[in-house]
Amino acid sequence: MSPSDHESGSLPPPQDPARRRFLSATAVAGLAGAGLSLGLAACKKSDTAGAAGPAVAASGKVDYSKYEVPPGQLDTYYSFSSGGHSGEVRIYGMPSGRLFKRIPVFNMDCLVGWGVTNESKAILGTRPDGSPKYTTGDTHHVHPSYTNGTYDGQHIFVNDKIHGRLARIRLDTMECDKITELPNVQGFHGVFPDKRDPVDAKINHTTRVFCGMEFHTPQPNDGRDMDDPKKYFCLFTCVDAQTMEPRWQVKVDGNMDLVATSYDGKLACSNQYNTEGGVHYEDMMSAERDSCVFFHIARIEEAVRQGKTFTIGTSKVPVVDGTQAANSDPKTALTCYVPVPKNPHGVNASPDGKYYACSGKLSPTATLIDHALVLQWFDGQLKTPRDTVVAEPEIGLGPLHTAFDGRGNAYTTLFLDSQIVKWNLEAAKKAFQGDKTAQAVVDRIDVQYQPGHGFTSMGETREADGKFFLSDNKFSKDRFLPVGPLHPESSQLIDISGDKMVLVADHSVYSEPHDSIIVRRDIIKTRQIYDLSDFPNATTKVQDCRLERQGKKVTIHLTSQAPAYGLREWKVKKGDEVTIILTNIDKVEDLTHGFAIPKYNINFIVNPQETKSVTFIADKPGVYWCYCTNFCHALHLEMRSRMMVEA
Ligand code: K7E
Ligand code: CUA
Ligand code: CA
Repeated sequence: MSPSDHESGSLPPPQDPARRRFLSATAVAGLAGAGLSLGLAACKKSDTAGAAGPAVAASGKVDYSKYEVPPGQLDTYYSFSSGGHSGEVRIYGMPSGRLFKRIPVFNMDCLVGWGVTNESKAILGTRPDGSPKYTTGDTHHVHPSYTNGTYDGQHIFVNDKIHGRLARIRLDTMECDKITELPNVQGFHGVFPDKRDPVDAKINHTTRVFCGMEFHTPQPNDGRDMDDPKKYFCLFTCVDAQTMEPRWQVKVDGNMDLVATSYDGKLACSNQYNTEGGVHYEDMMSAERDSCVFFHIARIEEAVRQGKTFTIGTSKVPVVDGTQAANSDPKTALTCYVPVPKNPHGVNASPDGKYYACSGKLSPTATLIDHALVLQWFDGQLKTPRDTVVAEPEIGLGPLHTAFDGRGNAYTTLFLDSQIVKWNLEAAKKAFQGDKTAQAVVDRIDVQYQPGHGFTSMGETREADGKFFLSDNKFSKDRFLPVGPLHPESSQLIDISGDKMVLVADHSVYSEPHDSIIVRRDIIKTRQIYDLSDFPNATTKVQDCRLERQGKKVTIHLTSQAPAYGLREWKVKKGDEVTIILTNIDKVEDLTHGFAIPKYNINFIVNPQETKSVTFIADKPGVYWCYCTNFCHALHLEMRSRMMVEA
């Protein structure tokens, strides 16, 4: 796709509909070269110039100003977005597309001091020498905690694909407070919190987080069985949302990709593109069908309670057997493997709680699975797992992810076609039952280009409002000023409130967002400043600033208050282990100070009423000006203290 576009050197102008055909033709040619045959059946019509969209005049012109946020006014939504291989999470305003904040999670960040301060290292985990265990991350999916089927503003959970870690972010401070490394997991991809308890009707909020595993490995992965891929397997992990400790794991056949959960708490599911258990891509797409595997949460927890478990390697987390061979009787099965067309990508639950949409990726279809029918299968009322499928419309090439508007329509990203396709669930069901007059696809719109995830405002909650769709695209090519070989990605805002989708804004985003969620702003309640009493090691008054020495260990208790630190200078000896505990005693909202020590690799900020600490060996004699990095006062440049290290 893109490489050949660039080689051709003569792209048609952006709005030329011929370009879309060009893109999909080359993309398909590229895939065919990889030994793949695609059913090129899907729809090619591209009449996107809307007439019924709310901001479209009779002339067909879109009134873009309706989607701008004028100076001094606030956005109506937050968008929380994963940062991909940047390892972070980002917060944008919608519809403006303004970037508000980058939350370091699995990455180092020298503004905040993430990976620098003792507190962040304690969350990240450290090596014996005190350095962070990992300094890379790969965040794909962000999902907040739920109460009553909608966001409760408590936490966001995000995966780290590369090192198999789950992180939690507090939504009052928008900072990461816990990271858990999943045992025996490689390629942790899909993540989704549960929406309520499967058994206790009184528990209507998130208590578990479910984690899929994409890369099957020998278990434990300690050098055994490397040449025998038949022995490799994957684990589906349940993490306690409160303690962030893994509760249990399920051994599954095949790999797992994305994860979705039901609104009644009873089921979680994951689409699987490599049920073949292949180790090369040709093997991974050899079967005509893969699966969407469903997990019966209450039965799994009962099996764990009864001790029908085993453990792997040094991990103490109980594992139950969820393979097909061990679960042939539906009435006792822990898992149900629903066959779907080959190599699906993405599974999403509809806001009415009734369906899961599984995108075809290598098949031009989406598969709609009925939640109630899956439960009936587990009750032994259906012949085969495939009987849970209620629709499978042809929607276009390269379907990846689906979002919903709460009015019975689904919006699926088409990676190869560079389109968003809108399809109606009831019409798709009728067509599946043989009604020749039923048309599942109701609209499609070009996006620029190759969309990955798409998501709707509040679309993963019962409060889906059907107003906006954001398309996070993998290629932006000519949509922005060129900035060298690495292009920004594009995030395109589409108004979905009318019958026709209307593209209303192009936002640029730094590589590489995967998934995002759009949250109504009234749900988010943040703190204005920190609370000194949350930090037992805080220095609350300038007079309490001091140097304490115990042998070679030196602790500096320090405050910051514009425009000075509580100590103007201090002396330590070469070889001392120095800990600086810095409390920002300024109370003014937004009055953040920084603290940097040249040549000692120390750089972090303290927000109002916050305390942070750093520890280092004073191994370089001399004078080091510790200075404020965060512009705070007219005397910001003068805000510095002298650290003298005696030889
Ligand atoms: Cu499609 Cu990791 Cu959600 Cu990327 S995955 S796009
Ligand atoms: Cu304190 Cu700048
Ligand atoms: Ca496959």
